[in-house]
Amino acid sequence: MLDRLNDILGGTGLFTRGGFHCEVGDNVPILPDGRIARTLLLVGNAGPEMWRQFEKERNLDVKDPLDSWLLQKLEKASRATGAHLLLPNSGPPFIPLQDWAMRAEPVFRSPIGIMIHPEFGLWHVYRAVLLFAEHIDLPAWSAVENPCDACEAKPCRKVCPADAFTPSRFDAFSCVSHVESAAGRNCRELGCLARRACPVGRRYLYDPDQQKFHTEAMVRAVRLGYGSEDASG
Ligand code: B12
Ligand code: SF4
Ligand code: SF4
Repeated sequence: MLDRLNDILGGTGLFTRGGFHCEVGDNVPILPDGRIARTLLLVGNAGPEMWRQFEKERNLDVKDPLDSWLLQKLEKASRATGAHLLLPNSGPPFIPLQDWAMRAEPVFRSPIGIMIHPEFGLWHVYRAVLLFAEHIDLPAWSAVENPCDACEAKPCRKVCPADAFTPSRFDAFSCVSHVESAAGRNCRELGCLARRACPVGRRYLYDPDQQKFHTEAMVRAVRLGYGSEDASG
């Protein structure tokens, strides 16, 4: 099934990000037809590949261009595989996407809240959850070290000019106030300084216009209380 999904998503920059067999503590919702979901698969992207494909195909006339582009691709994949599609931003209440990611593949919560992947670093996002009533065989993955354990300097925690990372949460209003200010040009134009300070997965760094697009959408999400997939990048 993972190969089939990757074939369907071919050329989009989206790909499967692993999966797991659902257990009660995972809090996976019941399927619309009342059946229990037995398998959960994640789809996502890493680096600039998806962005570049989106740029070639984007429709300038819609309100949330990335959101609508993604929906086309993801609905096609879920229809073709008979899966029930959940989107990351549906909520509140939000689906526990980062908890599911830790069950699906080797990722860890970084000191700045975003999950770190041993290869992609902080430069990856989840775009869809696919739920199946069937038990689907999944490849085993072996345990890997959390890259943050070996990173003594932890530069991601030291460079935010707005002190937006508290020990337990992300202070979105501090972040956005800085990003919108004259002093926030670096974050506004080139993306989050804290994220860019991480040494892991640097070859997956986003393109500058990709960083800017997601940062602008994030500011809108915080200021207007309105989120879409455009804000997640
Ligand atoms: C709401 C939301 C936001 C809000 C955050 C509001 C806030 N104060 O936290 C806004 C719009 C500001 C935002 C911004 C961003 N987001 Co966001 N966001 C979400 C969303 C939809 C829900 C998160 C949530 O509140 N869950 C409910 C709570 C109860 O869950 P939680 O497990 O406690 O986790 C959240 C926080 O508590 C926090 N957190 C948990 N533990 C800790 C520990 C520390 C030390 C810190 C600092 C934070 C922290 O991190 C989570 C995200 O806010 C998720 C998707 C999802 N369904 O999970 C994406 C998601 C977390 N976001 C994502 C991304 C990429 C971003 C941005 C980097 C995008 C950008 N344009 O720059 C920024 C950076 C934020 C950051 N540094 O944490 C990705 C992360 C991917 C990954 N690799 O892990 C997700 C998973 C979406 C996705 N499609 O993949 N986001
Ligand atoms: S800078 Fe270091 S601690 Fe921070 S996310 Fe990257 S590897 Fe982890
Ligand atoms: S975008 Fe800038 S202000 Fe916001 S969290 Fe990142 S470094 Fe801090």
